[in-house]
Amino acid sequence: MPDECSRKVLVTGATGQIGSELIPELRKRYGKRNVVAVGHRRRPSEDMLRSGPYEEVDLMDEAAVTDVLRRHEINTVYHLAAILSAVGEKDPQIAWKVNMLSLTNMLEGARKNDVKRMFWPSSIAVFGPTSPRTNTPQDTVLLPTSMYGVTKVAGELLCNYYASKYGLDVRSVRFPGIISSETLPGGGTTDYAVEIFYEAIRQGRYRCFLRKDTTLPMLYQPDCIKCAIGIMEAPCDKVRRHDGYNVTGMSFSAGELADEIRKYVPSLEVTYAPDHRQEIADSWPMSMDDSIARKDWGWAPDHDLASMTKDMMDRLTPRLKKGKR
Ligand code: AKB
Repeated sequence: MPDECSRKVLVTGATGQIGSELIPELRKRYGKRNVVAVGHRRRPSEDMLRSGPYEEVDLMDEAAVTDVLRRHEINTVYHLAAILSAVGEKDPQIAWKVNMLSLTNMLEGARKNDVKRMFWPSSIAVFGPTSPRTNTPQDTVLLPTSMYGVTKVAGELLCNYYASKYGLDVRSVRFPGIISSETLPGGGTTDYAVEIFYEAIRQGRYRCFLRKDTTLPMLYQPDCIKCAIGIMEAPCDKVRRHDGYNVTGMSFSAGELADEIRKYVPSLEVTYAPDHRQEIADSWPMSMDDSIARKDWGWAPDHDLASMTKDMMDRLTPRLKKGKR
């Protein structure tokens, strides 16, 4: 694997929730010119455009994927672009097509163009109602009931296949819900845990689309970035599996998150009006056993519910009070 100075990195999903914060961090580590941001349709921020190369690429087009990998002599890929669970359930056929075709195009492009290492995020969505829901083990039944989950199980199998058949060093983790302060998530079941902060600060009230007692595993964005870079920089002998490693930072219910935010906004009013996303949430783990990631490559999150909430409030309050997004 190229050392840090010779990494040429490509990140898809550049304008999304994870990409928009992962790219600045990678540019700090490997140099601005060495990290190519790839987006599609959504306009990137001025910072993203100023701080390094940006390309508009249709990931459904295999030739376009090959072209961008070759032109920039990429050896490391973070392939983040995907349709998330709630949007995916509205049009499952599109979710399958987009998630699987973009992944197969990237895997093929990578193996044929000398990419050495690739990160692809899996999700807690690989689990379903027949998997144990508390402290969900690494190896258990994977029978998801959402199309997003189906694409994540198929994607894990595909990544594992490319690793064993072609020696492509694909690395993956099963992300829980990601809570972030810079870019809103787009179309997931765990999005409520970000939205509630915005509405608490702006309006002092929030209508939650999940039940109050719905408990899900979550990860704060700084830990998410640390996790993605951590597994990608781990020595080869530490990453023993090429499906998805379970990772988690904390677990809480919607009601517990509201109570934690009330320490900063005591008058916060939350109503609960479960919609179609409740069924997805009810099929997912409430907490995850990530001991194998901890043991293999040293995964360890820094944030719990209290420290995440404090940091979110500290970041968002001054910004939203000034009327910014
Ligand atoms: C979603 O809610 O769809 C995602 C996920 C858990 O993968 N945040």
